[in-house]
Amino acid sequence: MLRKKICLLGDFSVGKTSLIRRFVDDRFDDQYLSTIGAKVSRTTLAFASGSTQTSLDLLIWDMAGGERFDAMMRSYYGGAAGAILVCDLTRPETVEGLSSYARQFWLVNPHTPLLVLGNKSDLAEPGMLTATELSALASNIGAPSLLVSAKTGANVGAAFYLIAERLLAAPALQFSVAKEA
Ligand code: G3D
Ligand code: MG
Repeated sequence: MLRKKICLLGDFSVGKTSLIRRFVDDRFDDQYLSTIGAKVSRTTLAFASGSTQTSLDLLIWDMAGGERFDAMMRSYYGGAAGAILVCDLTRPETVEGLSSYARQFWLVNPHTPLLVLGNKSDLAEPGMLTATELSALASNIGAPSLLVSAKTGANVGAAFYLIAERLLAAPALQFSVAKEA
């Protein structure tokens, strides 16, 4: 079976852990406590195209509590096939860091697929980021974007399947080593 690692990136408290819990365990836990260190969740996604079935073993890395330690974060990136960049729609400042997360991630895993998620779409607060604003930012990074809610589950499945499809479509990195004659 095909196995791919992805990383969830984004500032503290944007909802990375909640999105993973919603997708992998199908629940939202208001009591979730932030922990220190990385957490890896695993889930299997099934794809059908015509009569062909493909399954993808997705390893989802969560930056559990390590958001502020740049040096530590870089070690999480290794071997990832793509990343989900998460911001909190109610805190527009959490969007500002996304392009630098993307840049850092691409330094380690060049040109791998990215997806931008604006989380907490269940909330209605003045000054919230709109879908249009989010997609403008995402297109600067060259990534699609979606509004999601870990709380209601809205678009959460769609988001993980979207990045998974992009991982499957991405050509494997070609390492060509010049042969000595
Ligand atoms: P992080 O892993 O990115 O740091 P968490 O973020 O998943 O720990 O979530 C941070 C806080 O945002 C949590 O609240 C969590 O319940 C809340 N949250 C996450 N996703 C959503 C969402 O879609 N909607 C709403 N309304 N809240 C969300 P606390 O209060 O525990 O800090
Ligand atoms: Mg977390």
